[in-house]
Amino acid sequence: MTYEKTIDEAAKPLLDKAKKDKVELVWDRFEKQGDKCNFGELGICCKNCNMGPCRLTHPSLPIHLRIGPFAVKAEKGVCGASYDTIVARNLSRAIAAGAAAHSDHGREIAHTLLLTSENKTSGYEIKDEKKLKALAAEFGIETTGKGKHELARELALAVLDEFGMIKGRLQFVERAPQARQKRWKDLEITPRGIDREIVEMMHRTHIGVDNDYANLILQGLRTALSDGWGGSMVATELSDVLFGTPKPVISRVNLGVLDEKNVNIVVHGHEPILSEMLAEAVEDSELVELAKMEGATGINLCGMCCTANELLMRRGIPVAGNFLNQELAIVTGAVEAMVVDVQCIMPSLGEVAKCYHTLLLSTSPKAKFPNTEHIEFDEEKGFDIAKEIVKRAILNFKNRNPNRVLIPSYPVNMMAGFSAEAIIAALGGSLTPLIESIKNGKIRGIAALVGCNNPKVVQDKNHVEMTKALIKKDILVIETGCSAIACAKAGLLLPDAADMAGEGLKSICKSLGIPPVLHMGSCVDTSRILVVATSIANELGVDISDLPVAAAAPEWMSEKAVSIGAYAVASGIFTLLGLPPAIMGSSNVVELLT
Ligand code: SF4
Ligand code: MSK
Repeated sequence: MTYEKTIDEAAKPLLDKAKKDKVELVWDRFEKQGDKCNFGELGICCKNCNMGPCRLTHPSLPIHLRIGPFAVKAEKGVCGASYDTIVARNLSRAIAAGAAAHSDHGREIAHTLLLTSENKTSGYEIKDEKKLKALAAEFGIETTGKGKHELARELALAVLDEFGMIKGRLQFVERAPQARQKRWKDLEITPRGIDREIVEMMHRTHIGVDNDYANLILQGLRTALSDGWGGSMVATELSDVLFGTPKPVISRVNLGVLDEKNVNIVVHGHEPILSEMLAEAVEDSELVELAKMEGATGINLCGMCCTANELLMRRGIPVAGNFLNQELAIVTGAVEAMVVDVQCIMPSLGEVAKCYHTLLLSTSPKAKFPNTEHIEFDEEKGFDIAKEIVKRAILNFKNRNPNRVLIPSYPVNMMAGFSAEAIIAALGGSLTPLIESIKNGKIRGIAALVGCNNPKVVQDKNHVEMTKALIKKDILVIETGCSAIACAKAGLLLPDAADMAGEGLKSICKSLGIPPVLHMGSCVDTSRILVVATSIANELGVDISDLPVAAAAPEWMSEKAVSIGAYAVASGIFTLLGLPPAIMGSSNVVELLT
């Protein structure tokens, strides 16, 4: 029995169950990897062309790799690439991949908005007309006399144009403080088009193109900015238009939200397009009736990772867990269907599902998995496909083996739904009370905690310990992604958690009835953090870098987190990564980034 893998109390008994059921988990595979590749860790391995892979020698490599028959003596790649070039290229490619993931998510939402405006979808509607109008005006679209569908169509087309773009400057860049915009202009890193920056990054990192590490990193920052102030911001804003801008909600979290008497459906991944339809489908009276006929009390929909955050923020749907909980959800033996779309879905899930009755369904043409049934999702038939998926889950209820079920029985309550608009509303209509509290020292700053879990560290521990330490020092914490779920599981997303905060932060939270840790949404919703920081900076007439604002990704693992870290830095936010990125092989790159 080994419990140092996680601090999540609901996960612990399931680690033992997995062992008993002979299910291999992420931690087992991590152990099987043994020592990490030293070249990979330092970032000095390159396979960008077929003269390689090339590896470079380095003083911090173990002795057998520096002296003797297996030593690597090269100080340059075959093409002549230096430490700086190889490290900078690898990092930049990671940024491009992360930015691509967030931005392709944004593109899907824009496409769904377009189809909805043309009445070509089933089940979707425009829920936040106020935001639709405001965004249309921001994009220079004439709003007077236009109906919501006409406006939505024009906005969707304008936003889709941001991906290729010939106008040469992303629209949302103009939200940033003037000083920040000027700095980007001076450094020539103002993002020009979302796809353009990602493509250019891939081009520049091809063999024999950009070999200057600083020039590469600058393009890396521009690519990341096209994510934070582009793809991610598009995803957040247009999701709000389609599905509603989040307001404070109460819900529950951890694997204990699975219900022994209900048909359990876990939706996992990132894009709310599918999950929103599933949320509608589980309320369909015929399906609820069918679930009862099959012997269940009803249908229990819950979320995993960022899909969970999307559903939680807008509908208060319970959250089963974060990244390292996904396999364990199936190990409960109580999940009739796990439905996945894109990003952060372990390819191992099919193997785990084979050990139980769980039906694992992939839905995106972009993401198919071994040992998984594919039901392709299509917005034009969204509601019907969602109902079909729910029906498949219901009909699988009879295959559950009650003797193999273990549901931890203690979900934790939480409060979420803090969009920028909700924070302003909670403060009584403006950011002034927050700014005044910072000025008079009651709140000493704002820290944004984001990002994943990583089996290199004890699950959730860095997120939770860091958050507790920050609130104790009167620093308001805002969170997204798996970080927010980690702290929710630890009970920090409740108004009562203010008792753990310093006196100043505690008094503010108590008077407003809010937690000291505010859940702002999914990974793409990290763009909400940029909006809050910008609003404060603009109100004070300063740059974001002048504010007492910091960001951290305490347990990150994804390339998306590399992109987030890079756009946070480029936006002027002091940023800390809880685990080092693979850059230590170049002292020049390390110096530039730190
Ligand atoms: Fe080696 Fe240069 Fe090719 Fe990279 S690009 S694999 S360093 S030859
Ligand atoms: S889901 S990117 S593990 S935060 Fe957004 Fe969590 Fe990281 Fe995926």
